Amino acid sequence: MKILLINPPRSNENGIFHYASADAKKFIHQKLIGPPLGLLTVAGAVRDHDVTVLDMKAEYDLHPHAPPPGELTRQYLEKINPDLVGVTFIASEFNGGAAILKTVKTYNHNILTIAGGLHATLCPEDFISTAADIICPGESAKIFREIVSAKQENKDVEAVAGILINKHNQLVPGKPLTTRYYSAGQDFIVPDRSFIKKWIQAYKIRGKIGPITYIFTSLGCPYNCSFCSIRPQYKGKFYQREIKSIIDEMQSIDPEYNVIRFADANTVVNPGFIHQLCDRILEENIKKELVIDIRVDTVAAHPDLIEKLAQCGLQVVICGFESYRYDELKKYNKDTRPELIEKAINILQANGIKIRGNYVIPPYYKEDDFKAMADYSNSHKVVYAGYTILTPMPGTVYYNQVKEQIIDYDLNKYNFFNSVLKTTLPLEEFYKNVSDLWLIKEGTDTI
Ligand code: B12
Repeated sequence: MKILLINPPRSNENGIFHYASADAKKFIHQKLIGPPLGLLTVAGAVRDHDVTVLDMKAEYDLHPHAPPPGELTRQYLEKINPDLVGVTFIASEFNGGAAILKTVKTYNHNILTIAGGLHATLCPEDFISTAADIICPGESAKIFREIVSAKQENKDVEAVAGILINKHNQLVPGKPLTTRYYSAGQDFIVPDRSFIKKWIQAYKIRGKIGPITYIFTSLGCPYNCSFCSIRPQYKGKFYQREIKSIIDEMQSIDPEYNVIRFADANTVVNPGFIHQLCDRILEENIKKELVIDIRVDTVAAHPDLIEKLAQCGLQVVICGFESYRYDELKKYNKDTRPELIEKAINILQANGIKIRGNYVIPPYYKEDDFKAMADYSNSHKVVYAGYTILTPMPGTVYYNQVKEQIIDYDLNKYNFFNSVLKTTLPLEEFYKNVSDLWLIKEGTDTI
């Protein structure tokens, strides 16, 4: 079977950037891209077929003069003439992905179109209005393989278990899944990075750090942050991969990738596990720069682990600071305390680890809140600081809490750079205030 898998372009809706001063614009990332790990996992599941991956982020987003997505899709369709096209979705890329599916169907109605990924998992009903024939929610790489096999053998693809069939303006559930797939365990599929080799140099942060690739060491998250999509995506479950499997994957990676990001919600959930993983990285003498996501309370509680991670090559941590205010952290159900931000900064800096600290700015912030935020951030500077907007991502607890107050349903704006709720300040002023915060960081380096 000829299969085309597409990573849609990023949404370029960015209210913060739009209203930013020239100085602040330098720090607000617009084109941060990285390899599409989910799609590469799907590609890995069907690698015995004739697979092509089109990463529009590498091919189009980084090249302003590249043909637009519709044209690029048509070029690939003409070249490949695929039997199936699969597209991966997050909320802000829904419209871009849906447009790609429409182009595919207009080109040739017989191509089977399949939607998967986070947004297909959390909001499958959104796809009723699209040209997707089949929606694959959840960890569906093996389900995708079943669909491909059914099509190849001229069997009824609609008989594949675990899918949703999009027909007659409704989603018809296929047969229920009788087996549960353990994507972090026995059903793990090695993401096939060979399909994106031609873009390897594109996977650099600001053209400097990298090439970077991603490995997940776990799936899901045991925490309950109300704004986060990961908890509903994995129904509150947390799955840890086996150490051997992670080490094997690290060793199999093309040496050209000098940076590995562990693409977990939180890499350190079980500190004992990460201690063991570090021991194995050191034993195997794996030399990569590492980037991980970690909570401030975890850093504060485990300085010894941070030291060990630094020995293993940890260079950058991404920390969701979210807020320095107790009441806000409580509202977000973050389950941590503001004073731990300072403690974590000190521990990480003592180990030479750069911090990407991210605050979320709620829509009710007024001038005095922005001033207080700026004062705090100025006295707790980190190398890379991000100030994004609290956004009710569809499918989250926060979405349900505020859905009546949403004033903007354009999914292009659901990327944390826009306010979709009414702001207390006039919108322009709100964005201007948020963008000014991006100037508060150590030095001039960006990520
Ligand atoms: C790595 C990552 C990135 C990378 C690149 C991602 C990419 N695909 O291009 C970078 C750092 C560039 C990035 C950027 C952004 N990201 Co991001 N990112 C992640 C992260 C950390 C890991 C995703 C991942 O690889 N998971 C592991 C893979 C294996 O899982 P998966 O993708 O879900 O795929 C599986 C299934 O869904 C399914 N599947 C997936 N696709 C398909 C397709 C088909 C056809 C089928 C059948 C199945 C299928 O099969 C896979 C295997 O089981 C998640 C948080 C997290 N820990 O999950 C956030 C996350 C996905 N990102 C998020 C956001 C918002 C963004 C940004 C908009 C942030 C910003 N403001 O700039 C940008 C936009 C995207 C972009 N590329 O620019 C949100 C999405 C929220 C939402 N509801 O939409 C998340 C969930 C973070 C969060 N906690 O809120 N991101």
